[in-house]
Amino acid sequence: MYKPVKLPYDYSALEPFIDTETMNVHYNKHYLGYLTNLNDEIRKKNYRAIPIIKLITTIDDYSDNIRNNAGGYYNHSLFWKMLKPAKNQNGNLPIGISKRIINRDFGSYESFKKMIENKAKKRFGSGWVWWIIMPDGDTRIIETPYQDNPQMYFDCEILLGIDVWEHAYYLKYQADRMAYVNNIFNLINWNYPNEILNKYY
Ligand code: MN3
Repeated sequence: MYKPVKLPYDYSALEPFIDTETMNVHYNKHYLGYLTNLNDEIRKKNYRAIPIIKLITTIDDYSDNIRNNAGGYYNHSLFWKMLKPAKNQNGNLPIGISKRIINRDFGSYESFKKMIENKAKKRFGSGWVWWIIMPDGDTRIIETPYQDNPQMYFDCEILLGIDVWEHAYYLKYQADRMAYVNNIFNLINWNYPNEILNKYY
């Protein structure tokens, strides 16, 4: 059976940008909910619990129920590790290889952020915005609906993912998705993409 990733910080650690109650509900209700539903369905169907990445990359072979819950489980398992506490605006700025590749592929950190914001704005309804790396080392930004992710569509690795479901921000930001997206840049754990980028460069 699939197991939860432990939250690598306290529920309150991402304040003031993400509030304690949102983290509590997001982790315990939404994330653990996807996990429970996924395990229940796998058990019911007598499927083997193959490595989650294998399930994700062959997801078209499964029902929508498995797709949504496997995606929800996998995406959030990554998402918790992609965030890192910071108390101030610009507390976590790109460092090392992330900084170099962002400048190479997007011109500057500012235009990288702008591109992510535009994708987040464009995503009608629930979904995610992703920074991904292709097998040839090229990086790009895409958005996906619901709990889909780019690895369900084509061969790539995920460098960063931003959850733009309302449950990720509504308690604090209400309908202002863009204020949330703007603030989440303060919380990026750049060690996460750096580790992946270091395999390519
Ligand atoms: Mn979520």
